[in-house]
Amino acid sequence: MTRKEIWVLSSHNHGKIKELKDILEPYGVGLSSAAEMSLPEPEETEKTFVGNAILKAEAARDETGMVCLADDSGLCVDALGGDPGVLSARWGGEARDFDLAMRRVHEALEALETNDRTARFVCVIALARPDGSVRDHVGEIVGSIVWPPRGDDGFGYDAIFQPEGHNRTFAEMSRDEKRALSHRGRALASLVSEEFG
Ligand code: ITT
Repeated sequence: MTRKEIWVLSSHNHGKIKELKDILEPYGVGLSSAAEMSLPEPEETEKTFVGNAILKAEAARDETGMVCLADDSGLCVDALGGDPGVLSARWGGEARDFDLAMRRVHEALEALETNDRTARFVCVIALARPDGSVRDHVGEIVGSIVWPPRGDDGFGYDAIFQPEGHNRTFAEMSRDEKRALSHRGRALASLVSEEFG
């Protein structure tokens, strides 16, 4: 019989919540998000993805006493020295406007007059347990920035990111296609193999 567990997902980002729920459901793990539980959103004060992922997982664990998962992720553009990086959410401003954030990436590249469009998505997933243990898992996918944005699916910067070896952006792919390639899918594959063998 499939085991049933409920973990808390320390996230208020609906795009991430949907992707993570989809991937963990077949393993008998149900996710209840911080957004659904009205948990406070911790301030992301660390300078690295791993630091912020652990900070968010531990904050939710301290609030709930439950097994908690957090995802810190972002888009790192080589010609921009890795920006927007850990500040990826903030490039959308207070309103989290990703049409604006994508345009800012495009305009920053245009201002450099470079043809280098290489970029990567990075995701760190941290799992914090009530016994105080914490594990983290990293996933990355390399690709390039395209302009104008293409596709209506996905979230965040998906419409300007085309994974290497493909001619469609993440926003033009089905959920299953994106999951098989993505930084989040890869970080979760590592977590699943450690937690569920
Ligand atoms: P939580 O901290 O509440 O989980 P957040 O949106 O603030 O939500 P992050 O600090 O990790 O999350 O910011 C990551 C940003 O990077 C996110 O807002 C997206 O804009 C972008 N991003 C991450 N993964 C992405 C993906 O798969 N596709 C497109 N954009 C992505």
